[in-house]
Amino acid sequence: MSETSPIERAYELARERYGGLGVDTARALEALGGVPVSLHCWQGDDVGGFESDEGLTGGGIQATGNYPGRARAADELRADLDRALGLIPGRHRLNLHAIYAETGGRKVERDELAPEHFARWRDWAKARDMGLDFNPTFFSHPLAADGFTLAHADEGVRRFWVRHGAACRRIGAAFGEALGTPCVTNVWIPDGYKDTPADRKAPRVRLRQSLDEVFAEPLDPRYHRDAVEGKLFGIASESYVVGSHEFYLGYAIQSRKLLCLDAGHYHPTEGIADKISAVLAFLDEILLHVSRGVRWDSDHVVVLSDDLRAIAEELVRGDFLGRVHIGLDFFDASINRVAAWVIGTRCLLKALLIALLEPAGKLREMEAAGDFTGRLALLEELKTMPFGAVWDCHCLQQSVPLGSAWLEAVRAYERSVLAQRS
Ligand code: RNT
Ligand code: ZN
Repeated sequence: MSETSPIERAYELARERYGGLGVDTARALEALGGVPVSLHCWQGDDVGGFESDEGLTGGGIQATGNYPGRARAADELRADLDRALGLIPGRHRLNLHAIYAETGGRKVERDELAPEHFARWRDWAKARDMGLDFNPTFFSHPLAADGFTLAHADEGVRRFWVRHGAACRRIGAAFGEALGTPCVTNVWIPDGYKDTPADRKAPRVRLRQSLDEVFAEPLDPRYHRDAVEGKLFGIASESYVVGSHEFYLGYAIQSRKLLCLDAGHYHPTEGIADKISAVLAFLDEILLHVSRGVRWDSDHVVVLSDDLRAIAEELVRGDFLGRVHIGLDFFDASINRVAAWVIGTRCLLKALLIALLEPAGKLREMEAAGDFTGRLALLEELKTMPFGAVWDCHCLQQSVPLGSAWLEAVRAYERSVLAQRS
């Protein structure tokens, strides 16, 4: 008979402690194991894609840093994703952008992209029993160089981007059909002005028309869902963003689309946690881009912050996990990119676990009884409960390394694979 490990003993103690509060740790772990997170492919190559060697240009977003080992081709990116996924408990999804097409060296314009250009991604996902999500790419392109795409005043340019959006929905639907799980295709555009515009109205009227055109073709919701993502500002769109929060909230409600809430796209003290139950009072489903804003940047690696915990609490407390598609969105080129995925995803899962370990019934009872003293006291006591022991047990059960052992695996991968890339 094998002796129980320190991890198992710590878990047993934690199980008892949580049991004392009426919380079933095994149920929490089972629920956690069923939550898919959509990993964003673009953390692996600094949002470069494989269209050209220029990488990310414009769009109001920027990846800074020059840590060695960036994935230079799809096979490298897939290998890096495999490495990361092996260090993250649970079964997850991959979120692709259109610039990650594989066209066999042939130039294919964005409005001509088709499912065949993503066949290798589809097969890769299928072999891993993973779902795929998708995004048209409205940046890093000559026709986006002046900062406008779907809201462009030039009809030819606007139509080009409409065709791109429509093509991407068909690719998304093909993913959904092939993989047996709906693909969420998310529209985010950079359109906006650096300085105060004279006309805020006309670009929004054009954007609304363009979206209607992009979404004109009906697609089976069993295979495909549309999302729209707003933003407050970007680099060179500091004063005006056409696709603002209010614009897309209105659009999503009226056109029955998913609203994408990106945690880095609001005023610095404004979190998205409080928005979840508000928008879900009007929408069936939403998409999250879990990110971390730092001052003017919205794309730092996700850490176990109060903001992240508040998001996870809302998802669990509101029983929203079945209506919220969870994606990640950050890109840091100054640290090991595989580690960035692992840190961000593990933190998100830890936040969900902490939320799943709450004595929800007890808290609600206190609140209903007006016992706000008890509510505050219990919420604070919960912060030092031994959730780490439950998390470790989850990693053990899911056969992924615990604690800093995953970092050793990433370091070994860096030595043997990433360091060989120049
Ligand atoms: C940009 C948006 C958008 C992008 C990705 C690459 O501010 O957050 O989601 O990060 O499409
Ligand atoms: Zn985003």
